Amino acid sequence: MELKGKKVLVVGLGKSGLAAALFLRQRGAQVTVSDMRSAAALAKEIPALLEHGIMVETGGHGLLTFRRQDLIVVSPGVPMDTPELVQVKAFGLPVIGELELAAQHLKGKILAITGSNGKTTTTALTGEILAHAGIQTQVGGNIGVPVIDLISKSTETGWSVLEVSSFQLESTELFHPSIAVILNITPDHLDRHGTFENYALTKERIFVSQTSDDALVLNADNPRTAAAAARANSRVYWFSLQGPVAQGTWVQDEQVVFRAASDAPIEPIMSLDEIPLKGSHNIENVLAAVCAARLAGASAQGIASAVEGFHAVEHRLEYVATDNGVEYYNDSKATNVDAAAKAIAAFMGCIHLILGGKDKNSNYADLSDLLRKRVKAVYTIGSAAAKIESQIRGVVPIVPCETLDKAVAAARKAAHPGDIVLLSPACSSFDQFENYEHRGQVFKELVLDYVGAKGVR
Ligand code: UMA
Repeated sequence: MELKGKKVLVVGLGKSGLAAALFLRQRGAQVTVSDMRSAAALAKEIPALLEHGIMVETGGHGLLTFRRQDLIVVSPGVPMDTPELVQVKAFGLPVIGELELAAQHLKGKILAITGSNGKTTTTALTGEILAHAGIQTQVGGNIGVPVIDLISKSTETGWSVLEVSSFQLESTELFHPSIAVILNITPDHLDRHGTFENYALTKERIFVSQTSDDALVLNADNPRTAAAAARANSRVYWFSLQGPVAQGTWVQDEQVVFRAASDAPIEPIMSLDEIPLKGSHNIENVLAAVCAARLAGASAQGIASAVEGFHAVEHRLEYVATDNGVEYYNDSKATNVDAAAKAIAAFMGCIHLILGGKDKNSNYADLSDLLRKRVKAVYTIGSAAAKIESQIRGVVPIVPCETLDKAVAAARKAAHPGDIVLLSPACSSFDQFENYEHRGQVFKELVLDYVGAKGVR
């Protein structure tokens, strides 16, 4: 798409908006940025934008600003049903997401990974496997690096491994990964997508532009993900913890194995005990990464050594410390019920679980069985606390704590040697923290302060 001289509006001035605005300006577009936040809140970003000749609208979105453009580029956090966007779309103005804009200018091939949970770990792992195999690789997307920032270093022979969220997929049109992965689809972000089916169909947008030259890797064990195969034009590969698949990866005799086609030989990749990540959900992530990386050209041997050297990504079931025989784990990235369920299931029992934050229209009663079996007590925090308490009342003891510092103190006081203190909140963080990273960081500091105060690590 020719950008020179075009009037382009970027909506949202977070990481993605900033990267998009600077890229568009560099390509000669007349750029305006519009953000809901006040000028005071954006004081850090505004001077650099003005210096580049980018106009800035703060404190809300003005319909007139939107109508004056040739193209509108939307940040992932801005819903497509924002009234100003709905209106200009009705006038026929093109509205695309940051991911779509970036993908149109990215050189080389794209390997895109989505799913309700496990995206970041699988993306980081797949990126490491490809790099280990000597393939020129860049990693970005929802993992924290705007895809636009990958454009300048992309090459015709390299791969961009992208974590893509439903927020990003909602505004794609031609986005076309050579390899697409859907890890799982379980309820999340219902506050934005309305219904589970809308959310699931948004996830499916990852493969709508694929052809029979492309590959789609799906979780055979997750019913809604497996159902997506019926709508795919690409070659479908599967991964499964439960048994053999026609083509893809599965676990056989405690080994991860891969088969390129139903009549191809089974290739052993590595044994399960060589995988350094905790929890069966992480074995699924490894199966998906192995399948995608093998399809992108990594060798079986290279894959095994890359996986062996891989460590948990920060805030995903991350081990923090052991104090008094009690292990502390930071799973702040568990921003939905299914992710928290996976974290609880990764431990045999004796868990003191910190739950809560900002509700996303979730059903916490879904955790009841696991709580009964593995959790000694739940410590609630944040604005979702009352809802959580009402939905799991009578299942396990509940300790209302309001804030994370009180929850860590209460869990620490109650825990005995051999117990686990787990922050896996099942909610987003925005009521009390800047984001889930901030929440996880605060948790780790609270834990390490206690440990440090005693001089024990
Ligand atoms: N804003 C508006 N109008 C609106 C809504 C928001 O102006 O109607 C403004 C806000 O005031 C703010 C800006 O938009 O200034 C924020 O934009 P953004 O929410 O798109 O955030 P970015 O900093 O650009 O980060 C985004 C992703 N954020 C979201 O999807 C919410 C990051 O994913 C991603 O890492 C980053 O782009 C780089 O690609 C985070 C996330 O929470 C980790 N993702 C969700 C998840 O994983 O569950 C989907």
